[in-house]
Amino acid sequence: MIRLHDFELSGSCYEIRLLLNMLSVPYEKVNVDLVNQQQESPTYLDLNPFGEQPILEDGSLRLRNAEAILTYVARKYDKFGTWYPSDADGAARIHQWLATASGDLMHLARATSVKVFHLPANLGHLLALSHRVLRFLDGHLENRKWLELGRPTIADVACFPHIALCEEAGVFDLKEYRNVSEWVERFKTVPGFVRMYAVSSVS
Ligand SMILES: N[C@@H](CCC(=O)N[C@@H](CS)C(=O)NCC(=O)O)C(=O)O
Repeated sequence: MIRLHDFELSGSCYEIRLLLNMLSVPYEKVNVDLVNQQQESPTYLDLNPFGEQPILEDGSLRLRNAEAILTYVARKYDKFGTWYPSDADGAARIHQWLATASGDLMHLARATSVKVFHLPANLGHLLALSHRVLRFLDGHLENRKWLELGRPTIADVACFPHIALCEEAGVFDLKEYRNVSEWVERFKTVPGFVRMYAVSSVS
């Protein structure tokens, strides 16, 4: 059975839990205590020398990086190929958003961490960078229901957590980004959607 090394409050780990649930793929969850730096223990550094979660194991295969894991899970377990198509155009469109999830959207994740865990960082700078991504996303979602291909794909799964969680943590009021806000609510209606333990309740 698939094993997911997971931290409940991590948006990157949440991406994987969402897709596994949406595809009804059974998995075993191993909790990694990021608050107490368990990811830096020799056991975890052996699994991922970058000291980050999520890590997914499927038989003898071990993968790090949420977006790499999403592509693997979709390609292997979505028998209809709707979440991650194999044509060059569709796959590349989706990869743009996977890169955004691992790149610019991490500003939102860092801003959320600063707010929830009081980590030392320049919140103002992170917020400015986050607003820039949200403005772009809001424009992209004008006249679109989903990020690409007119249906939910792993592009939406990858981007949703960081955006939804920053709102739950009170970092942003997404109402100023109407299209993003509607997309967040739409995503919550996808069959198999699971909530994450409310971020705001631990602050
Ligand atoms: N895009 C990377 C982000 C991974 C990442 O930053 N994970 C965080 C949790 S959201 C982590 O493990 N942080 C531990 C640390 O930085 O010490 C991925 O998907 O693997």
